[in-house]
Amino acid sequence: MFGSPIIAIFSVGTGLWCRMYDFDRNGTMSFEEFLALNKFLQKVQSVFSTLERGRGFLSLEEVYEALIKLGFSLDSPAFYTVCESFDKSKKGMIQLDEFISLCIFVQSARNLFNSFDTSKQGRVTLDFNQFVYCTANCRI
Ligand SMILES: [Ca+2]
Repeated sequence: MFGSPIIAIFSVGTGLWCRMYDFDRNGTMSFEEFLALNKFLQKVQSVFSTLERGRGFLSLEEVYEALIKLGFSLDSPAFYTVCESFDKSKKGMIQLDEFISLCIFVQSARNLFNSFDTSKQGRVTLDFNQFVYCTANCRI
């Protein structure tokens, strides 16, 4: 089940993951970019495996803990909205493919946010076009 994160991700979000690790924005994935993506996926998979305890899914509390381990601290509205949008069954059980998509989304949002937060204040001001650009870039 956990042998092949790359295969899993091809079916869930080709556009976003490719954009996220296409560091030079040339539309293709170099070997170095591929290695960086693979490293991220291995980390995500490893955190999932640590917390799922043989059930094949994480509860929302465990997803929150997993995100902390991955360096993401979201407030309640952000966290529950993200979970709701990636929990296909809407039962509060996040499976590996959903968790990978969720993590890729949060990492992409982080990268995009950082690209606008040039003074590193933790805040950005966006006009409508920039907002549309951001939301379109974060779609899976
Ligand atoms: Ca590239």
